[in-house]
Amino acid sequence: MTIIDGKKLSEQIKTELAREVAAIRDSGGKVPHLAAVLVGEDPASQVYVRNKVRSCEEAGFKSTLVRKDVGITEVELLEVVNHLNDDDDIDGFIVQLPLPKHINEEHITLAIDPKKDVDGFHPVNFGRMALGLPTYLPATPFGIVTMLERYGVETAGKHAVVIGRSNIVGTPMAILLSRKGRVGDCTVTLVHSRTRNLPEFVRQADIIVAAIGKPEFVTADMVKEGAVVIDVGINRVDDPAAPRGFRLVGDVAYGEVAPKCSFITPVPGGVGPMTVMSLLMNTLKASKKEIYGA
Ligand code: L34
Repeated sequence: MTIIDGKKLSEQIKTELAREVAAIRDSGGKVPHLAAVLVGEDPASQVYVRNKVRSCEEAGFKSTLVRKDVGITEVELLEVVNHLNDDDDIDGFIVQLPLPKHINEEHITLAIDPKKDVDGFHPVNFGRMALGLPTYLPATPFGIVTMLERYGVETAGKHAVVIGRSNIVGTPMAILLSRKGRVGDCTVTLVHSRTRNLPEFVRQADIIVAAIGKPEFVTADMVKEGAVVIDVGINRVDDPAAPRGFRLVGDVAYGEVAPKCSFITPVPGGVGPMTVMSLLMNTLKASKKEIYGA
């Protein structure tokens, strides 16, 4: 059993990015600049955005954090987005999700200039992903693909079962794994809350991607011997003995599942840090105008 160390791999990629950015800067080029918009005080979102800003600093990127009160209106947030679209120094930006209930996330996503949409959430970028055209891959699926690639996990012809159909993880992950390519060529089953006999499908998987947001949902009886298990869940479970009053638990019952796996990602230190690093990789692509040209 091999633990896929997302923390270590993300540090390695950060070093590679830092080297490239230093070379760009030294030859008089533009240092990549990422902006992140954070609305409200959601504790998990604050941690994630802080990790993004810190990683930018460590890789030598410029970063701008735009913080807005939870009471901001949709119109005001759209103005923030337009401002970032028009700011020539900013190569790419994200609006951290989830947004407060009174703001329609789709309206915000649609307002982001696809050239600056380093989250890859805009329908133009999502469509390009689905067609296999150059694009900004959504950060979490991009991070997962990178882990499978760098750990030499063979995917061609394998049966992948993706659990969860969210726009930002499950749906794009199922598409990417089904496409032609080094990390692809899988037969994919996408299971979700309305699937009948879900465990029966999961038991057939060579590769499991768990992205449902339910602590320890995937148990050992659902996992075939030798399976590759990618755990996307980051659930906070109350734990009075823990320093922060909670501990992080994945969507996979790690303790009982790990011994059956060929590869498994831990939580924390698995997919999460790779999500952050993928965003930086997309931002570098944006600053080099790799996807959309000048
Ligand atoms: N717009 N919203 C937008 N883009 C994204 O790509 C995200 N996502 C998801 C939530 N909303 C978003 C993230 O940034 C999830 N996500 C994310 C980012 C970082 C981490 C986890 C999820 C992360 O750094 N995880 C660490 C530690 C977590 C902790 O201490 O709480 C880990 O080791 O898993």
